[in-house]
Amino acid sequence: MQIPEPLARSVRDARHVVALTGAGISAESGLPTFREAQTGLWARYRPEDLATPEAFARDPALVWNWYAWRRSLVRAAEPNAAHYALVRLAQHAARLTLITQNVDGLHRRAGSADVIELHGDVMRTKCSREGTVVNAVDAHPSDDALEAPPRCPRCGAYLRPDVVWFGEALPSASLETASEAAARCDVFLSIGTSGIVFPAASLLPLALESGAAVVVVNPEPQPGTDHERAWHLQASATEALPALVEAAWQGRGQV
Ligand code: BJW
Repeated sequence: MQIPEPLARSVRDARHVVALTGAGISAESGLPTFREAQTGLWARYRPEDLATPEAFARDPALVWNWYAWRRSLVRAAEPNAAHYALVRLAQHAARLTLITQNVDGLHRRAGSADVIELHGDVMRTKCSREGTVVNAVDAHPSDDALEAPPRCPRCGAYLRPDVVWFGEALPSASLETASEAAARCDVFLSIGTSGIVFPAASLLPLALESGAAVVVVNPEPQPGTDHERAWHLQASATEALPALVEAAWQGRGQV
């Protein structure tokens, strides 16, 4: 895809780039976006109604089994060209802070270092009472549906995925680092997110208020991003990100 030269220049010249990713970046790895994660058996449920502490308290097996299904999808998925483009961006940019709302670990698997995972990691499991992370092998005997979640070996409470549900606090140090980066960056990339879930959704407006240029990568229009310093690449992440990195550093080493 064609990247406008002024946009390529802003990315190339930025002292600090922030990239915030959402479920759309992993869509082309075969993982349904969060608001589409209701196919097959799960079509009767809204993801928003399963990702809550109240849903887990009401029906722990239902919520556990939905996450077991999603873990099986993550195990089968591979990072895609957009994840790898962000690895290359980190190699070329003066500084990159990579923040993700995704729980799939695909940035780490692609080779990105120091990823700020705001909403946790679906492959990690913790005690629902004490919050202690429990060894993944004991906690996931299989991804098959269970009649009840496995129990914490220490206290006997149910285990749950180590992800942030609605109404729960994000890890405070990660949120603080992400907010500081958004407030100080020159270029903020918003990639494959609907931008409706807070506090992650406050990072883009924070970057704009602080004077950064914003680049929105999404095949659909993203509400609330109309601004003179906002660029819209209305395309899939695998199309837009490799093209952006190529345009910014073309002829300046391997991209
Ligand atoms: C493509 C593509 C392709 C497709 N290429 N793009 C302020 C105002 C209003 C409400 C609130 C507020 N502050 C807090 C709230 C409440 C709530 C909230 O935000 N609600 C809103 C829905 C209104 N927030 C919270 O409850 C947060 N907690 C909190 O604030 O706690 C306060 C507290 C403090 C102290 C003590 C206690 C409490 C927690 C939010 C946690 C969100 N967790 C989830 C689940 C994680 C686990 C899991 O995955 O199951 O995180 S919800 C879900 O949404 C998930 C995602 O990370 C997150 C964002 O979704 P995302 O990534 O944007 O996905 P989609 O599906 O929405 O969009 C995909 C996009 O990709 C689309 O735009 C497509 O077009 C695009 N796309 N193909 C590029 N190929």
